[in-house]
Amino acid sequence: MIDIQNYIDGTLRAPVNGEYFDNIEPATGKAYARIPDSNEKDVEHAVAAAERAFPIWSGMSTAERSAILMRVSEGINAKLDELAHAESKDNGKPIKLAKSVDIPRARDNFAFFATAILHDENAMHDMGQNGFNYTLRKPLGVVGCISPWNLPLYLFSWKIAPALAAGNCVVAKPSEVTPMTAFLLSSICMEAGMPPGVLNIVHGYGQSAGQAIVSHPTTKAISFTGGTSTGKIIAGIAAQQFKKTSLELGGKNANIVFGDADFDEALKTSVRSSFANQGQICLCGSRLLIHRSIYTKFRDAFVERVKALRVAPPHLETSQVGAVVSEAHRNKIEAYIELAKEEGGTVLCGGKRVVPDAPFNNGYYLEPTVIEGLSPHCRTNQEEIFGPVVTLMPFDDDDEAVAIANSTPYGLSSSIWTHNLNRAHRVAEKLDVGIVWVNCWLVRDLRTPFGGTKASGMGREGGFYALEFFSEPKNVCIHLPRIE
Ligand code: TXE
Repeated sequence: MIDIQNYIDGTLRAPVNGEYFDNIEPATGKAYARIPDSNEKDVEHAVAAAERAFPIWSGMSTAERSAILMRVSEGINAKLDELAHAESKDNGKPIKLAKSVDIPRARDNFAFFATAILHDENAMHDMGQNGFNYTLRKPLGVVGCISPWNLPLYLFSWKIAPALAAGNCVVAKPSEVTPMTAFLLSSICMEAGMPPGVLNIVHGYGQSAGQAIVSHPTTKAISFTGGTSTGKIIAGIAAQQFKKTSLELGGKNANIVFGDADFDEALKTSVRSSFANQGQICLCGSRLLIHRSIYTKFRDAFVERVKALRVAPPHLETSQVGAVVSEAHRNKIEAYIELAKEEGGTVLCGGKRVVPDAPFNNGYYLEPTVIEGLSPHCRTNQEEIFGPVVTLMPFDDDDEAVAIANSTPYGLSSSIWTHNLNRAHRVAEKLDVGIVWVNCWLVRDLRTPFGGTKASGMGREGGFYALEFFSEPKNVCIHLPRIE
């Protein structure tokens, strides 16, 4: 058993209360590490260390900060294999995915923000003869970053990298379900020469360690990715203290395939957008809307491909669908499959557990599941399932597709598949979401705004949007008196 430690003031430490809880490997259902059960005392130490470090870190030149963050990026790259194995073990995702997406992306997040600050500009508003304004952008001070379990190091770094790059000191908490790669990052930061207290990582449960970060009067902003109900709690606490919040919450995204789409490409990508990471990505297209003219052909081809997906222990290079993240989460997904049946849905494939050979026979494996015949307004089509479950719905025209797509409380992303350029632009404009992909899915440019509308959250991450969130503009007005 590995004992995970908090990273506070540049050192690895046990939690103040000495308490730990088990870290379960989803592939086997067995505990393999212990997680600090930190509370407000650990958070207090972390905030105090961050406060002490702030003048040092914010006082560095951007070039100095950039160099340290680049070394963190290089450190992640040097340990790519080790981190990918750790991520796969902790989360249940196929090792191939961790190696090709999660860890490279964590590396790139640090490099992206480390270099972004070298190219940043501030605004100047000219008043002509009367003078001018210039706008300073100052770091906020100590900020909190709270991340989820589905893309652990990827989303952790997506928050802490811009926060640090902008000159803030950070108290961060990874998900208690997948803390391992954040723990490994602690040593990488030490080796990179990050001054003590600049980044502090406190492990533990959301209601204790997480909420202590949100409630602490010294944390000036909270960047959170997780469930919508947790987002509501965080927004409520933060609002009382006028804290900035960036909330990236759930999704129930529509993947819309029109009759004129490139059939093969739409098919191939739709399998991926439905089931990548066991369907546990907020951007997954969990509702597949198919034009009636191609519905039967597309459905049959889709189901055939889904049946061919290999559900297997994640350490195998051939695994395409690994284990879902926890027993509780598997139970939640299974309850939604039962609900779908009660609501009149037909399960076209999947819906059952997969039991690999020992020692993986107690892992949390589910078949990729395809369901049709449900109303767009039923609970299965309105609530986030966040697992390997996709529903299929036919539509007759563009307006109906948009109406179904927009009918949920969520508004994160959508994909449109069509060769008709006018339709693509028209539909993209009408979709009430933060991100639209045309003839693709999850193609990412780190400069673009990332986030959703409605119950999918508030604010945008990415590029200068994130750097703006983690800084405070201060306008300086210079009046030029007339020379007589
Ligand atoms: O998330 P939580 P859970 C959705 C998905 C999933 C559901 C619940 O539908 O089934 O949310 O997942 C911390 N104060 N998404 O329960 O609890 C927690 O410790 C401060 C979508 O795992 O929101 C963890 O670090 N922090 C999502 C983080 O919040 C608190 C990704 C997220 O956990 C806290 C994950 C509190 N009171 C789940 N309570 C996405 N948008 O990608 C919990 N936390």
